[in-house]
Amino acid sequence: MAFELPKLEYEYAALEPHIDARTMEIHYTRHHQAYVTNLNNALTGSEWGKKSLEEILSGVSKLPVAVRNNGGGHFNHTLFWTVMAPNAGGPPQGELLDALNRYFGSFDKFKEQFANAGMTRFGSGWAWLVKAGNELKITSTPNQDNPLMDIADVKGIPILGVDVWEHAYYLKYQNRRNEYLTAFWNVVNWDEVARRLKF
Ligand code: MN3
Repeated sequence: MAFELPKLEYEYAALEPHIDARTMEIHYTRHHQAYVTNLNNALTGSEWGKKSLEEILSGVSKLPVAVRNNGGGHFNHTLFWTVMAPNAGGPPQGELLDALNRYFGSFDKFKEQFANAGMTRFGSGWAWLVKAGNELKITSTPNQDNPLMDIADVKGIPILGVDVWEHAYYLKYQNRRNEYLTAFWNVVNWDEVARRLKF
């Protein structure tokens, strides 16, 4: 069973004005599709092709770099589309808010540290909120790496991620990654992050 591009649950324009429709369309139909296609090509004829994406990522050090890049790309974007939604944003509630307060001091301090992880990632990559055992941690990864990979510095289950590749923001924000990261809070789907926290 080959990997497939997951359905996007909202229109390309649904995250406007924070994420523009053209960026969403290119990001989803071209960038994400390319990761899926190239992942399937890289796994052709391999026993690993029968495994789940999570299993593949946890053994990625044993696999060709094309699997690391494109398997990571497929996982990361699949998560990214779901942790954003129209009419979202605002502060989280309940257990998730309690957990952010506990590990980072306050919701504002969490936002500051998460944005800082995105800002200080040199070149292309991702910033993450991860569940590591019973703890929450903030980390960032280069390229399409993620915390599920056996080669990650900080390992855990990603529950929120933001793409800081220029293709994620350049059409609207050009070099102003900080403005994109500030706008991101207006589209975060906290219900989905809370759902992932429970896994
Ligand atoms: Mn991307």
